[in-house]
This record gives sequence, structure tokens and C-alpha cells, in this order.
Amino acid sequence: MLTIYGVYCSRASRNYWMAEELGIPFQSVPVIQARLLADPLAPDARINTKSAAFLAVNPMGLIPAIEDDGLVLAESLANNLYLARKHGGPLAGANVREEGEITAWTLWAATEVEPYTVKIVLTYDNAQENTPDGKALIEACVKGLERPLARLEQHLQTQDYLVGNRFTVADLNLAEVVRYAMSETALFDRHPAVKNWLGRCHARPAFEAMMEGRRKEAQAA
Ligand SMILES: N[C@@H](CCC(=O)N[C@@H](CS)C(=O)NCC(=O)O)C(=O)O
Repeated sequence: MLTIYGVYCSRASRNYWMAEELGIPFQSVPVIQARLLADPLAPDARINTKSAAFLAVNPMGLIPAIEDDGLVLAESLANNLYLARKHGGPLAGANVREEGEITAWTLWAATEVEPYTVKIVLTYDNAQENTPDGKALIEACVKGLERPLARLEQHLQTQDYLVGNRFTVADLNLAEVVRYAMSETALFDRHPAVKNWLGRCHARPAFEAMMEGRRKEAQAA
């Protein structure tokens, strides 16, 4: 059975959403970010990204990691590409051409979009969004996002999804990266096709199941 190491409130959300989309059984090992604990190496600390038990799974000390039939992978977006390829169906590329497009969009998400969006979400997580430094950082990130979002807007003006006119793993991977910037509503108002696409992705029952996992996790904390 697929094992996902991580927590819903982390990049592991991408893998939980994917498992829900595929409808495959999975177990979750709740590994929390070490930075959230006062003393992650304390003997009674809950399992976290600095715990020896987790470092044995992912020596990088980052979540998520997945384990599937003895294979361990530890890059959230690549984990999803693997799961799509393994389980097939409409989420995966139907041919080599679509595989190429899915890979390109996924690497684009990681390299051209995530460096900005993750800084925005972390600024909010750290309650820095109203400080002068936080405001300046968000402003710089929004500026950096204009070009990629304009490119995405252009693509989505003529199609509802990124590849093959259907929801694929490329949409899931990019949507989870773009979600981190949702606080910047004016940015999305300037890119209505992107906003509508994100809405379509978020209307999926599997996304809602993942978000329910996040809510339960937050309540239990
Ligand atoms: N490129 C990696 C990045 C993983 C990453 O940075 N994970 C964060 C949580 S979202 C983490 O484990 N941080 C450790 C910590 O904050 O202590 C991926 O996409 O899987």
C-alpha cells in the first residue's frame, strides 16, 4: 500500500490530493515540520523532519516522501508524476507527447512559479504580511509572478485544462503551487482565466477530501 509521510498542511497536500483523485488506498505517517517544534530532537518530540526515523526515509529531511512497493520517492511533484504513470487513467499522459507536456508544466510550476508563491504563503504563515519587510517581499513576489501568470492566462484562454482538454496531474501539480498565492486576490482578478481554472481544480471532490484532511489535522493540533 502507498505510504505518504508528511502532514496535510505542507507540500504533502499534493500527494494526498493525488491519492484521492486516483482512489487508491494509502496510509499516512504524520511527520511534522521540525521548524514548528520548540525542540525537534527532544526524546518525547513527535516524529518530525529532523527525527532519525524520518531521515532514514528521506535523508534530505523534507516532507513529503512516499513509499510504494519498496520504492521511496521524495519530491512532491515527481511523486505525483510517478503515481499518475503507475495507475494510469485520464490523470496520466495518454501518449509520449502528453507526457512531455505534463513534465514541462510540472517543471515550470517548480522553477518559474513556486519560488514566488511559497514565499508569499510562508510570509502569511509567519504572520509577517503586515510588516514592512513582509509587504515588500509579497510585492516583489507578485511582480515576479506577473510574467508566468500572463503566460498561463494566455494558455487557459483557449482551453479549460493544461493538457489534453481534461484534468491531469499537470493541473493538480500546478494548482497546488499556484494556491499559495491566493491571498493576492488582485493578481487573480488580473488573470481571470487562471482564476477560473483554479476554481475548476478546487471544485473536484478529491481536492475537497484533501482540504477536509487539512481541517481535521488543524482541529486535532
Ligand atoms: N522540493 C521539495 C520541497 C519539500 C519541502 O520543502 N518541504 C517542507 C514542508 S512543505 C519541509 O519539509 N520543511 C522542513 C521544515 O520546515 O522543518 C518537494 O516539493 O517535495
